[in-house]
Amino acid sequence: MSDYTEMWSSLGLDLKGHDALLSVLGNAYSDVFFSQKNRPEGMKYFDFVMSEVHGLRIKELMDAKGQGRKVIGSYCVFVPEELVLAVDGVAVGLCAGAEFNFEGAETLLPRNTCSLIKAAFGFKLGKVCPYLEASDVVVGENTCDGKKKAYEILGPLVKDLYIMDLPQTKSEMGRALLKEEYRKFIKKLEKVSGKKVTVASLKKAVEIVNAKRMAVKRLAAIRAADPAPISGLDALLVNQVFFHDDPFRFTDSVNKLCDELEIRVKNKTGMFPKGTPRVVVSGCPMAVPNWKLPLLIESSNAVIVGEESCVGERGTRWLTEVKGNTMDELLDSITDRYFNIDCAVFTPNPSRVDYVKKMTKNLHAQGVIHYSLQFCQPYIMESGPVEKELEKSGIPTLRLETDYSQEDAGQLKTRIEAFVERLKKK
Ligand code: BJ8
Repeated sequence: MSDYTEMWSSLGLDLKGHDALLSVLGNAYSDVFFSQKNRPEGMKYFDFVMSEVHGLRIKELMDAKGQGRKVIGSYCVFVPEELVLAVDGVAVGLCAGAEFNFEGAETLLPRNTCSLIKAAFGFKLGKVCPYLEASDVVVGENTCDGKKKAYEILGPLVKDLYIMDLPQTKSEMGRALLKEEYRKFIKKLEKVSGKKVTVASLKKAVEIVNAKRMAVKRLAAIRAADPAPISGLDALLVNQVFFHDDPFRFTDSVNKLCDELEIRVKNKTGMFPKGTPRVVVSGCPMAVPNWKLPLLIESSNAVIVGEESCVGERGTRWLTEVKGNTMDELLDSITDRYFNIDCAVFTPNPSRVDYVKKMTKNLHAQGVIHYSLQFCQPYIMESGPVEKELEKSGIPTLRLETDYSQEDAGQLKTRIEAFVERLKKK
C-alpha cells in the first residue's frame, strides 16, 4: 500500500490508533480469507479492495470531494443510494464490525448497547474511520431505539448529521411517511451539493444501483449449486464491499466473479465437498470486518449458502422498478422498492420469515442459523417466532446471540458443531 499518512492526517485521524487498527485487520484478514483453499480467482479483486479500503478508496473519495462532489455516509439500507447518486454524490456505508475503543464508547452509551452501535462510537471517538471523517453528511435513521437515541449523542460529534424518520408499520400511512422523508432527503442533498435532482439524473442513478444489485443477485443465485462454488465467507465479503466500492467497478468485478463461478458449477468444482451441510444465516447485519460467525460455521464442516441480512439479500433483493416519467412517479418507484425491506424494526414483520423459508428451499439449505447481536431488541425478539415457524416447517434452526468479542467463540463452535450433526441426520 502507498503511503497515505498525509491524507489520513488531513482527515484528522489518530495515526497511532489507526495504524493499530489496520495491523489487527490485516492479520485477521490473512487468517480468515487466505487460509481458504481453492478460492475463485475473481476474489483477488476483493482482496485488493480490502487491502486498500482505507487507502486508495479514500483517495478516490478525496479526489471526488476535490471535484466538488459530496460524500454521504449512512448506517442503514433504508437510505437510498439512488438519491445520493442523482446529485452526483458518493454513498458510503459507515457501519463498523470491529470491537474498537468500546471503553470510549461506553463513556457515552450504556454498556448494554449492541456492538454495531458501540463500534460506530468507538470508531468516531478513536478517530480511526476515514469514511466517517470524509463524509460531508452523515445520515442517521430512526429505526431501532438504540440507533435512534444514539444519533442524539452522535449529532454534536459529527459535521452534519441528518436524521431521517422511518415508519414502523407497513401501512398506507407508513408508506406516505417514507415517501415524504425521501422527498425531504432530496432537498437536503440538493442543498449540500448545489445540484438539482432531475428525472434524467434519477433514472440514471436507478440504473447504476440496479446493475449493482443485479450482480449480487446473480451471485446469490449461483450459490444454489452443490458443491458450493464459493464460500459463505467470500460471498459475505462481496456483500460487505457493496457498501464501500465504486459502483461501476464493483458491478463489473462481481459479474466477472460470477462468470468464473458459473464455469465452476459446470465443472462441479466446489470450495467444499458435495453434500457438505448447507445453512442460511439470518438476522442482524455483519459489517466489515465482522467475520466471526461465518468463520466458526465454515470451520465446522458446513457451508453458508445465503445471508438473510441487510448485508445480503434483505439489502439487495429488490430492484427499483421505474413506473413513470415524472419526479413524483420516480419517487413512488423508489419508495415502493425500499418499503419492501423487512427489517425487524417493523411490526408485524411476517414477510421476513417467509423469505427465510424461500431462501432455504431455493438454495437447498438444510438449516438456518439465526444471528442476533447481544442487546439487539428487534432481532432477538423476532428470533423466537422465526425459530418456531421454521421448525414447524421442518427447517432445523439454531438461534445464536453474540457480540464482536472472541470470548464466546469456543462455546459458539460447540453449539454450531452439534447443529451441523443434526443437519447431517436430516
Ligand atoms: S434495515 S437491520 S441496516 S436498521 S443490531 S443497530 S437493529 S440494536 S442494524 Fe439495521 Fe437498517 Fe434494519 Fe437493516 Fe439496532 Fe439491532 Fe443494533 Fe441494528
